[in-house]
Amino acid sequence: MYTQALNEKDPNAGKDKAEDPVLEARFQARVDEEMRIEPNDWMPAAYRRTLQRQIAQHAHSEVIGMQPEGNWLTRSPSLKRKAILLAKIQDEAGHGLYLYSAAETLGISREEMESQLLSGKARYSSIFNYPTLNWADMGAIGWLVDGAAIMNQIPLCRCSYGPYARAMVRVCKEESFHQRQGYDIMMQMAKGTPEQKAMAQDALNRTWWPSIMMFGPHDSDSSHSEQSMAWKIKRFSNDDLRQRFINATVPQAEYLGLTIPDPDLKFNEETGNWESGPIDWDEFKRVLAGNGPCNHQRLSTRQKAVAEGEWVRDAAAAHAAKVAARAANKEEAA
Ligand code: BYC
Repeated sequence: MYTQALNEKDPNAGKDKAEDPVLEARFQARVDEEMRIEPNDWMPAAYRRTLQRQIAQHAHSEVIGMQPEGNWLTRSPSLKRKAILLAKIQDEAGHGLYLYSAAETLGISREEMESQLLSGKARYSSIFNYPTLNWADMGAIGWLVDGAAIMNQIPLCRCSYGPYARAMVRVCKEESFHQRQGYDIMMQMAKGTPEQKAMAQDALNRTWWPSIMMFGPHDSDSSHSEQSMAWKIKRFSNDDLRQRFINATVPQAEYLGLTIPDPDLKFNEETGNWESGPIDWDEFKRVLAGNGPCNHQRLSTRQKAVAEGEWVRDAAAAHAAKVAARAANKEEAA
């Protein structure tokens, strides 16, 4: 069904460089009617660029996001925990691959996206520039980071761009398992020895604010939100999603017997919202500018992995060329 949609080429596809008000109005009407935009449909150049940027950033986040957890693979407290963590990290790699593929349908190559990441020009989620200092960080990441990701990504399953929306369905199912495994680690630690509970609290203290920042700047400072919402790429604003996340998470922290590191957090009876204290946007900006605690380490680890894997890619390409040449010879001989 999906491939058929790809095959029906819009006669106006490819004309998106010179904006055309008639095509643009037709495009917006389709979006307003909740019809999906497919790769061969006409789309405004800015819509294409926004999606290329967002999907690539998302893919990079999944790929770099493997590192903070990979840090604990060799030190997991049991074989069972190690197997679960390994499976989760492999899922993140898979998410990166679906997302790079979705972005490729917009006319940007995987090589180009990878080189943007490796050169330090591309963004990935700010959360992945922080260290993972104790085992409970694996719990806090699953609970909070994957929890925030689900809140942000469930609406993306209804994104107007078909390939992104469809990729999100499976990603969200897997994120849901990740969130549960994280909360399960937190439950064990928080209900464990006083030392384990202290580790859980420490992990929460360090992960809380960076996960709140994952939703992006306040709506008043968000450069892309308004247009992305009109195009139904985003369904909710950054602040809306952040508030939903805080409302869902506060009772979970209470159940664990842990304290959210925000002395100003208070419940507003009128709105039914847990209102957070001020967010340190200077810290967010520092991380985005490349000066977070682990930016350099995360990028250089990725650069090293790509360089060290070059011989594998070369060998695979040489093998594929040999197989193709053999098949061509056979055909000629027949
Ligand atoms: N980090 O206009 P705004 C995962 C940038 S991975 C860094 O609001 P937009 C997982 C933004 O790019 C999940 N940069 O932007 C993996 C823009 O800069 P540029 C990652 C951020 O795009 C492994 C500027 O700030 N999720 O789940 O409308 C293990 C202005 O912002 C951030 C996604 O990528 C940030 N947090 O909205 C565990 C979801 N926030 O490009 C878990 C898809 C903002 O103009 N992405 N910026 O230079 C989105 O939904 C949106 O891109 C955002 C931002 C809500 C993040």
